[in-house]
Amino acid sequence: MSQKRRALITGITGQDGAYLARFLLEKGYEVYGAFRRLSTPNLWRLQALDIFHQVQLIPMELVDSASMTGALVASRPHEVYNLAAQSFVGASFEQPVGTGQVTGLAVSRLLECIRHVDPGIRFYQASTSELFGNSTQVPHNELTPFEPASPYAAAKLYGYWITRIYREAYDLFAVNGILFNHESPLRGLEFVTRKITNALAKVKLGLESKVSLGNLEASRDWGFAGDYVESMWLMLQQEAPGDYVIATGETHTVREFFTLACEIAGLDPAGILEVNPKFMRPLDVDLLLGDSGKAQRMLGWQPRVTFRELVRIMMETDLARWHRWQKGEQFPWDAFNYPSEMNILSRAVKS
Ligand code: NAP
Ligand code: G4F
Repeated sequence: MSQKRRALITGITGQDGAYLARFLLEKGYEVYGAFRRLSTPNLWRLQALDIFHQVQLIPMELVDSASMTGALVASRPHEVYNLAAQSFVGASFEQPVGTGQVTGLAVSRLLECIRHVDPGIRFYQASTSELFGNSTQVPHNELTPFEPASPYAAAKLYGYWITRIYREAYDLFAVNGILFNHESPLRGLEFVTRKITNALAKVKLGLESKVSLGNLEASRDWGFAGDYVESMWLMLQQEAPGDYVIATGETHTVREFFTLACEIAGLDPAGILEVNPKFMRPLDVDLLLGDSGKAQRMLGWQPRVTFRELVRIMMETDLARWHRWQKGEQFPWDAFNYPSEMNILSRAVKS
């Protein structure tokens, strides 16, 4: 009788955790999701994808090694996907030490636990295009030198290297997925794409009149999260561990995203947009553009959803959500009780 493969996903409550869980369930995996205890549970993404009852949840906190060992012992995974992190670059300027703890050091905590509990576990580390920072060598590939430009990126650089070090020192099957920005209707509300589609939906329905943004000229290689989680799984199915860039190979500015979202929503961008220095980072990454040639050749991975399609999916979903909310419907969703960012004081702005 063949045994089901077991996967442990840290960060199950986040965007990628939810899409990866669905992907692995469809592949026949037993999926365990590590989540942190909050005063109010945050499981809406699993509910929105209708997989909440198929995932077995295990409490785990990234600063607590004992909870990591506990999660590994409880789930006995063949594969661990380490997606949990303080993942918002902006917040990392306000919480540089905490970000170092949970986004950086926690990776070595988890690798140490894996080494002692079961060194046969295959390990995926959620590395990022932010590692390239303001490197002028574009497009970025696996050989491009790193030039991190935020506390978040510095913490991720630690996670990247400790993953490689454990691979070489202890022969662990440990890989880095260097993923460029990937978005979806499940994206957190503070990231610029979802911030735009959520705010424009409110403008369209007469609930707000303006959208306040920061650096409009920043350019990102934006793909669809549902496409990107497949690459995580593919990396762990190879004969040998390696590191892979995952990207679309196209880059667009924040302004272009905003303009296209307006077009899809049927709004005139003139008069809606305002630039607020509150949303300018002390240091920003101007341009990210990835070359995923290695992943295409070795994993057979390809992005499917185009930029236009991505903006359309996100814009239409947020419009539909606010419309349903106005009709009094209840459904798993985040935006209805999220405070306006204008009411959140920020210390970490450009001086
Ligand atoms: P996300 O939506 O922000 O999810 C982050 C997850 O980490 C959430 O489940 C969060 O739990 C959990 N977490 C945060 N602090 C924790 C702690 N102290 N203990 C336990 N869990 C904790 O991020 P995402 O977009 O899915 O990204 C997944 C991973 O890929 C992250 O590591 C991110 O840095 C990396 N990455 C993302 C992108 C991208 O474009 N999305 C690109 C490259 C790399 P709560 O729900 O309780 O907050
Ligand atoms: O959407 P963002 O906050 O994403 P960012 O900083 O690129 O980071 C995301 O992608 C990384 C991969 O490259 C991940 F590792 C990371 O975890 C995260 O998922 O900002 C994108 C750009 C930035 O240049 C920012 O300055 O948009 C610019 N921007 C302009 N106005 C804004 C705003 N960003 C946010 N969040 N809010 C604004 O009002």
